[in-house]
Amino acid sequence: MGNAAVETGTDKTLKISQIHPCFASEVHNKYGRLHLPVSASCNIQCRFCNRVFNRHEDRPGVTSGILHPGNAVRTVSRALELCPQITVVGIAGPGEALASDAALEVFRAVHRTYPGLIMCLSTNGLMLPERAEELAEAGVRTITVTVNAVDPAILEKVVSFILFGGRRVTGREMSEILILRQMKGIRMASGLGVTVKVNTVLIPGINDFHIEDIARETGDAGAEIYNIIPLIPQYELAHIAPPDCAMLARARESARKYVEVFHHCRHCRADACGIPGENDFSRRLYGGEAIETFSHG
Ligand code: CLF
Ligand code: SF4
Repeated sequence: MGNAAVETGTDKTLKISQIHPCFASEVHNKYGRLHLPVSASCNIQCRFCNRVFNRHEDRPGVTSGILHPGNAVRTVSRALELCPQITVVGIAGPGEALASDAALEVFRAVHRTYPGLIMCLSTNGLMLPERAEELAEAGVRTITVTVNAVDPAILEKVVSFILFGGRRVTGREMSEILILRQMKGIRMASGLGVTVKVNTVLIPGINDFHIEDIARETGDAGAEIYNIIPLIPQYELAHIAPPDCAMLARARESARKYVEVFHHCRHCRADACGIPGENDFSRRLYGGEAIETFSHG
């Protein structure tokens, strides 16, 4: 099951369901993913997000540093030596992958060298409508869009602002723009043959009774898989307790009516490398290298 043997089939959904650890429950512990932390900045501010750079925390948004895009192909090659089961190269932060050109540049370069690997993007969706076609051309076959609400009033409680059209937009206008563009991006990506997953951060008292609406609307737009991530309380939402197992189970049950629900998410760091939940080579891969320090610029 070496990566070089992974073929790019015509039935994309079937192939992805056979070899992508985050898009198929059956293979979640057989195949690996490599995250390239090339995207530092973000174009929105979620109220629960506190991006930091360290080597000890295991949660999304955390990375030991930023990888220079020019070092991406070499990093993939080293990662495949460490973990030949890697089938997926993902860009999932620590900031927003579509807030700069770095992710697209890296996908193009890695796809040219390793056309058998699945390119995987995680995004907040704000710029997805503009980028969907280029991403598909760059070999991206799976896209995850984080959708935390499809009701503008609820989204205002989750996001404080977006940077859009040269403006810092807040309030109802912000929510309407973000939701509209997420839905458009999902429809476009799915229309291009990309398999779309939706991630929702489950926030007690804010969107726990809204999961069914999110699953239905994103499913209608073309999303095929749904992943519910329990809130890690921090930043402006540090006072909210994380959801308990009963709330998580209820949320998954309500989503299942509309889309397939993924249960094996490991809340990966932005520089994860290996089989999720089985092994992690990120310290060996990135630890010894002088990685640039983060700067919002
Ligand atoms: Fe990475 Fe995300 Fe692609 Fe997977 S992770 S960009 S879809 S290759 Fe997977 Fe990690 Fe959960 Fe994400 S276990 S946090 S769902
Ligand atoms: Fe943080 Fe991602 Fe939200 Fe940006 S989109 S603020 S990186 S959680």
